[in-house]
Amino acid sequence: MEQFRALLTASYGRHYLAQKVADDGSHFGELIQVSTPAKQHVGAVGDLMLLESTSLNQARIIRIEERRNLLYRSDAFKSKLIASNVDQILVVLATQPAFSPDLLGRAVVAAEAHDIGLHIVLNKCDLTPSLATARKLVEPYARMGYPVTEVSAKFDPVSMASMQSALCGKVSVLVGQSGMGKSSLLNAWVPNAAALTQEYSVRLDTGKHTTTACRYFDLPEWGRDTQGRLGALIDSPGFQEFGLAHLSVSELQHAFREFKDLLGHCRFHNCAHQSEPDCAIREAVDKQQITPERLNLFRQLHSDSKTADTQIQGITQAKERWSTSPTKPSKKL
Ligand SMILES: Nc1nc2c(ncn2[C@@H]2O[C@H](COP(=O)(O)OP(=O)(O)OP(=O)(O)O)[C@@H](O)[C@H]2O)c(=O)[nH]1
Ligand SMILES: [Mg+2]
Ligand SMILES: [Zn+2]
Repeated sequence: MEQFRALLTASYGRHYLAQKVADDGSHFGELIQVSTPAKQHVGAVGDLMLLESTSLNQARIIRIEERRNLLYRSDAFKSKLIASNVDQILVVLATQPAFSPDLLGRAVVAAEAHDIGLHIVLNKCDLTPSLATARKLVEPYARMGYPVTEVSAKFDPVSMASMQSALCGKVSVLVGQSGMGKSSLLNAWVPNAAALTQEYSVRLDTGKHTTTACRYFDLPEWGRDTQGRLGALIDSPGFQEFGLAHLSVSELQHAFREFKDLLGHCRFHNCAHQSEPDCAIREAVDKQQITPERLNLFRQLHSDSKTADTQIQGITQAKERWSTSPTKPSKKL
């Protein structure tokens, strides 16, 4: 049977669609239904794979190529893959409905921990009465140096065009709560996205549940960078929780950008920044160099991570099942 390289372009549970990949890295042709018979290959949108044809437009996974990175959510018991091999996360927030600052914080930590770029997109800026509140929640992140762009996917094409240069040549994944406008942004930037979304859902047989699928869309020609690389957008379903139980305490500390210069300055080398004496992080909070919300988020993630440690056996096993070659060495026990 014919074997070929392919890009995983849509996933819905364990159902995947893929397209063939040409030598120049572009993907083309009919959507191929991909089966994962032995459950050993758990794929994510963005994965490059070696497939073997089983029948017309159907194939099975031989192997998944090593990933540059893998973005996923997890609690102590289960994990959900979002996307792999991405250059940046676009965290989509809206003026209305109000977004959760906790989820924003977690998305930022995920980006840092997985070494993925991050861009905060504040959407629905046409709804001016809620704008000031939203800006205030985003402001600490702007101060930490994360790029923030204000847009209106539906009513301000100029704002949408202003973000295009940040998307050129990059694979960006849209993440955020339901109703923030991820799919609206996608549709504004990628004119044929609606048609392709329809095709994906027919081929995935998702019925009405299209928003539970992750899907890959090439940008139009403006999305090509100077090296000729075409950028892409991955649309993901909205979520209400962003568990990061898989991150170790050390990974967590380094994922808080404003903690970095202070690490190693607490009296105890394993300081959890709770109530230990001479804690450099708490002192920075007192001096208003770090916001109390960020320290609270760290503490919450720290305690989730400890919860995860008791479940570590199951998690590492699951990790090994997912990827033929993990992007990161397994967490030290
Ligand atoms: N006023 C206003 N409404 C918008 C804007 N962008 C999106 N919306 C509306 O917000 C609602 C949610 O938009 P979606 O794009 O479906 O949101 P989503 O983030 O993809 O949601 P999920 O797929 O459920 O995760 C829709 O009713 C949109 O019409 C905007 O710029 N301004
Ligand atoms: Mg959507
Ligand atoms: Zn400390």
